[in-house]
Amino acid sequence: MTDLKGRWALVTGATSGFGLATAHAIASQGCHVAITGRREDRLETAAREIRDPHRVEALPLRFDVRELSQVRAALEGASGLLSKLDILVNNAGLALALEPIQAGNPADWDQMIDTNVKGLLYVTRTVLPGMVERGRGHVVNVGSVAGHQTYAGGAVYSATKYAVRAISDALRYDVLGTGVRVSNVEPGLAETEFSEVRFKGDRSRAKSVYEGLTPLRAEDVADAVVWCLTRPPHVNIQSVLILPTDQASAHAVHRRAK
Ligand code: NDP
Ligand code: 8X3
Repeated sequence: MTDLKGRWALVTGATSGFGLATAHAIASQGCHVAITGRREDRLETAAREIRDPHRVEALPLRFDVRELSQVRAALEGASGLLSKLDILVNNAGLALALEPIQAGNPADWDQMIDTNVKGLLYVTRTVLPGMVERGRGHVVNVGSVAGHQTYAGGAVYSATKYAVRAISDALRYDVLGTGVRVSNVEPGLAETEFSEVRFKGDRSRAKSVYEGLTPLRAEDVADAVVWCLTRPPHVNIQSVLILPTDQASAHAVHRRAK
């Protein structure tokens, strides 16, 4: 087992959903956490709610992963953080809209690509040299079943998660021999703020995505991340594809009649 007690983790996108649940799950193992997102009020609340029950340090860092200068300033400006991070969970991400390419909005495409692909790269580029230098570390990327299968209206989102899979696979070559591990946790349907963001605040449309089925909970994904992190140092879990029992693939879900 890898003991997380007393170590430091950085979890991006920890103001809701998987990131918030993962920050709590990691902290419950005695690991200190730096948590990130754009919504400052949520970050402050999350940090307080992590510190008190888990008795660890929780450092809120507000930045937009799409802005390299913000990523660098926040991480380099957090005194000593880069020299002690053992864990990076690249979770910040989103889908926007569900439209065919011929009707799609290029601004949505830009935001998905900039966040899910370039943002992940910017954070990794900033954190990874310290891990390589220290000869230990673990990068957990949050991919998706959409990184294995495409679906109508999901071309660009899927492309970003195929990219996350490619980056995770290639990164393992880059760090081979350094002791750094790279995992890709790839969930299916999970009820977080994901669909509300995708449908731009349309709550009833968001709710309908999960109607009649039992989706994953954020805690299920957090469990998978912690499982990867706590394997012995010689074990690198490359990928965990985790779907609800009511889902067989990106296209096949079982919905019960009301
Ligand atoms: P949520 O919408 O609940 O959480 C997304 C998180 O990402 C928020 O904390 C948000 O913080 C952060 N984020 C988004 N854009 C940025 C940005 N530009 N800069 C910094 N932070 C950002 O969704 P989930 O928890 O479901 O999603 C987390 C990850 O899981 C994503 O990568 C998503 O693609 C992936 N995923 C989700 C699935 C699902 O069905 N829910 C299934 C498979 C994968 P803030 O708004 O405060 O910046
Ligand atoms: C999120 C899961 O199926 O909505 O990555 O693309 S899905």
